[in-house]
Amino acid sequence: MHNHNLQLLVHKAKIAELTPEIKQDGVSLMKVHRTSNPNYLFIDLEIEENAVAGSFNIDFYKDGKVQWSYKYVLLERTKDADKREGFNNSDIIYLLMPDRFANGDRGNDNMPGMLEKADRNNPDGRHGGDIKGIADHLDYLEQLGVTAIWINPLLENNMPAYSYHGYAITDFYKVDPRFGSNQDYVDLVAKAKSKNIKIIMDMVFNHCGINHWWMKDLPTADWVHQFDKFTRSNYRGEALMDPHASANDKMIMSDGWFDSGMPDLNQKEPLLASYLIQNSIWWIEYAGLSGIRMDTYPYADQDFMNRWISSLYEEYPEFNIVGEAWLQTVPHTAYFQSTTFPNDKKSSKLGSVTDFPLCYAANNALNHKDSWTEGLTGIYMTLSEDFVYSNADSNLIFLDNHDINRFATNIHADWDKWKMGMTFLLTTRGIPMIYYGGELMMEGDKSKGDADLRHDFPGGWKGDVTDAFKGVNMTEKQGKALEFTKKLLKYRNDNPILQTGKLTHFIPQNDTYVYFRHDSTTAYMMVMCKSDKPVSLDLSRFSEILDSFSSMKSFKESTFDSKPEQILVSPMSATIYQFK
Ligand SMILES: [Ca+2]
Ligand SMILES: [Ca+2]
Repeated sequence: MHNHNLQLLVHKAKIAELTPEIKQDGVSLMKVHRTSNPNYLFIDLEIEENAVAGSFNIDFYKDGKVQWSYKYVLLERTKDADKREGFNNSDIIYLLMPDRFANGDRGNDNMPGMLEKADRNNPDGRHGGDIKGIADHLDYLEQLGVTAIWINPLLENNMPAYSYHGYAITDFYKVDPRFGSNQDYVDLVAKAKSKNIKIIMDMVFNHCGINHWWMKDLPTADWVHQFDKFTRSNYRGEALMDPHASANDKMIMSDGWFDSGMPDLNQKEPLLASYLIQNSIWWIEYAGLSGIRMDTYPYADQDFMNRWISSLYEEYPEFNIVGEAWLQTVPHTAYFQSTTFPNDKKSSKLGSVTDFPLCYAANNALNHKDSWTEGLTGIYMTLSEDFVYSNADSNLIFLDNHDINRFATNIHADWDKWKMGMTFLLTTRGIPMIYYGGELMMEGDKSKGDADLRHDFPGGWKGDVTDAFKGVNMTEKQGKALEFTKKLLKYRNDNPILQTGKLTHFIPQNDTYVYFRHDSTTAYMMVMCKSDKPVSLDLSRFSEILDSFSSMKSFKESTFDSKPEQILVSPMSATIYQFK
């Protein structure tokens, strides 16, 4: 590893009374930390270049005698692990909630020692989906055209109820047995890789579940933020960069608990900081990850987050991390990207943020009449603010996710609007993400509770009447939506300029928004038309781009014709034209 230092956390009754020793070539014990809790020792090791893989004993002494011994295993690195490539805008990401995607192993639905039992009739309960369910359906995802999967957290959530979402982690090193084993996860990553699908791990550093093992015996008093009475975060990420913000508001934002069952971790505590950084590096190395999605990014200590990212990039320079920055405006969102690596030449490779402002703009565009600021102009306005981002091309873009209304619901399941939204998502700048079921126009309304956003994927459970994996008993709309999504994803995957080409857009006119992705060899023109009548589009307005090209074809056509002077655009449509 680039960093030769390793810190071990040892938890055992009265362990602090003992003194550890190690006799192993290439491994040096540098320092031992004791805290106010005698049940912990933290041991700093230096692993030298010449250290050989294998096991060695850590002997714990008292009064000149070994009282306890622990066999530690040092593993060989995977070849070229440091050259691991992250995800980028050549990818199409599929977000899925493992408990709700497919139940591949009914034998793990209930597991000894795990408090919550499966109950598919409870919308907020565990439904039994698991890693095998994902592994069994990688073919479906490959054929759909996605190249990366972000899976909601798979780590142990041993909570009494409402833990299916995975965000109340009770062991940072262990996959929840109701999803499978650590080895199952490693095997899933390898199987996905064989299909050129990357796996992005969802991590949570802001908080843990209140049933985390260390909550019963905290390593240090300041391991989690504690208050005289329960203090909830104000969820106002804006307070962090607001020049007029109250210091108390900022503190409550960062240090308040996300929920009563989610204690707020204090990343300023150096021993916890090392624990979390090493945990990420361990998962990347052990499982072979291609990316991390960091939950509730603004809520953690930002100095720590910068250090965390630097540490990961030192080990994996080509890696990528997307931070969930759920904020309403562009500058608030961009703050978390542009400050990640100020003036750093590597900044273009990281600092991927979730683009909520564009998500809201795209949803609103299809429901609001065009005006000076609303409708399609809202998309135009939002993208015109891209100058605030250090690299908007690496923004994660989406129409919906597991926390907000499903897109199909927002547009009242209107087929034309749905096609327009999907076409926009797959052709504008950024890294597109589809939320599972989005390809079937699955609906979900947050006002009915989060469970409505997270329905079981049809076909994931034995006995499901509809099986979308196999195309059995689907509604006409589901079938059409799936076919359209496949075609659109294939088109993006086959045409790299749609992924990385320059975005140039034109001020919306006549309820019509025209934008291009282009380089010197090819241009793609996207026309989103919300007019209720056909619109005649004069191409001379776009001559700054189109003068270099002589022929054109639409998305549906297979051969090029000579470039026309005008195009007749259908009402309520989004069309892609290719020029060469
Ligand atoms: Ca299961
Ligand atoms: Ca926090």
